[in-house]
Amino acid sequence: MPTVVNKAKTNKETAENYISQVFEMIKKRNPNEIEFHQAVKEIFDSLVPVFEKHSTYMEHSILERISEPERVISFRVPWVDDEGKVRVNRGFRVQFNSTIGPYKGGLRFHPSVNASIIKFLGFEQIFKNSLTGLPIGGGKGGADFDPKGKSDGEVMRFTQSFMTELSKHIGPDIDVPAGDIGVGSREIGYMFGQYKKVKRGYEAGILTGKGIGYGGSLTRTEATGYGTVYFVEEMLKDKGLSFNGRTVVVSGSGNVSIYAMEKAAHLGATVVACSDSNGYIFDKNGINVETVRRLKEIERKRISEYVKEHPSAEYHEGCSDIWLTPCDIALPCATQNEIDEKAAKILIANGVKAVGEGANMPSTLRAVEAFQQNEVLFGPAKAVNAGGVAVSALEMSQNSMRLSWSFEEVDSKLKEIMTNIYRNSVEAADKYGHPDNLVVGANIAGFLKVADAMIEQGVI
Ligand code: NDP
Ligand code: 2IT
Repeated sequence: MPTVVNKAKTNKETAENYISQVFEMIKKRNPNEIEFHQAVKEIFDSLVPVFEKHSTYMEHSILERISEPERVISFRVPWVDDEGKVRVNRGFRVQFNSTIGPYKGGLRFHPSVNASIIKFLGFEQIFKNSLTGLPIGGGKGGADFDPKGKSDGEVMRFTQSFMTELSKHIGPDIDVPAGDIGVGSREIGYMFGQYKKVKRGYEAGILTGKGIGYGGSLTRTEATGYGTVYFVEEMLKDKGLSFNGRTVVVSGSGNVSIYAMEKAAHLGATVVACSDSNGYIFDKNGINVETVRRLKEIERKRISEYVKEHPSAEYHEGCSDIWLTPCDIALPCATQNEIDEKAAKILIANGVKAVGEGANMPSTLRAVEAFQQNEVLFGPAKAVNAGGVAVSALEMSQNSMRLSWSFEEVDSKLKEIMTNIYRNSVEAADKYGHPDNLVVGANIAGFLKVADAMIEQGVI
């Protein structure tokens, strides 16, 4: 049957040609945006089997459209520091895709924030939000503001100035921001207050991650970390494994990390290491998560302080060396590209069995390749950390209904959503000829829903 073989090859070549042409165009149009290129490459490579089977997405120029944000907003954020000096930061909101719902995604305050970082996060958010099964489009924003070492007053004045401008572009049915690195309940509170001040009326659904007293959802604080562990639990279960009795390393010590550690410990694992951007702590008897939570969430101190209260633990300067710690399960929950190929190979040599990405794009493309080639169970960020935005969407539902659900109710919905994301990713990977490859499965499952809706809605 030589003709059939040739045709299949031709379809694959046509798909690969189309994808590489669009990718080259994206690199040219967005020079120097390396993180954005990286996120696009990962998704595009996964989509070859889809384009091979269905030429319709090519005919509708879906890749050209989906990779170009609907809108990019960049603005000046002036504020006055405690010495009375006027300071200026740059704010962003990328409204990437509103095909299946209002733009939805977090805000990051970190000195490394630039257009590339916000675009990579916004692009990933499209597919992640689609995977949740809830009606939310993709967006992301933030500023190159560094909250570290700033007083409460400085954070408030900066955040109010940021929201004064952002408020012109968002709304409960337009674009609903939430937290991310450097943006937690304190910042969301200040932003909610400022939005209310500059707008008429009380719009509870303008932000998610709000305080429980004014429209926040129970479980939102825990959602990303818990969801990460629920997803990895499914991955392990399929191979007859579990968290019970396993050694776990979780990077970071922020919102995602703290609740991933808490849930992993609940399930019987021993979490032996966590970090911040200065260094990491190792405690062979298991990290005391409550101490980490108090030090980082309430006292805003460095992770090095932990060893003062727990002398049996060790502190090591330098955050990337956390991956030298032998473990069964690794949960990178700090930031992008924190696991490179070298770190991945060390984890593999030390016998890691599963990696679940709680952070966004924490593994480089080569690190992912290394995990997959060595049969490490690998859960990609878009699927693994989708629990945070999923509970954000549940917060929006509760706000619309003007009622609130119990912790148990939201937690059980979160668990169900994470299980569904896992199942849908497995099924898509199987259907498109890449069994066990959750990167391919999650990307395809997330893509198809948005791409089909884009076609149904015409050229928009
Ligand atoms: P937090 O600000 O609460 O915590 C971030 C943690 O990561 C801190 O411990 C921080 O250390 C560390 N960190 C930040 N930047 C670096 C860096 N360059 N190198 C090493 N460590 C670093 O943020 P979140 O926990 O909310 O976010 C963590 C990750 O999870 C991000 O990738 C985010 O995009 C992703 N995510 C977050 C969701 C959420 O709901 N919050 C949802 C889905 C994904 P330090 O204290 O020193 O700054
Ligand atoms: O990366 C993410 O998914 C988030 N930071 C959460 C976004 C949200 O809208 O809850």
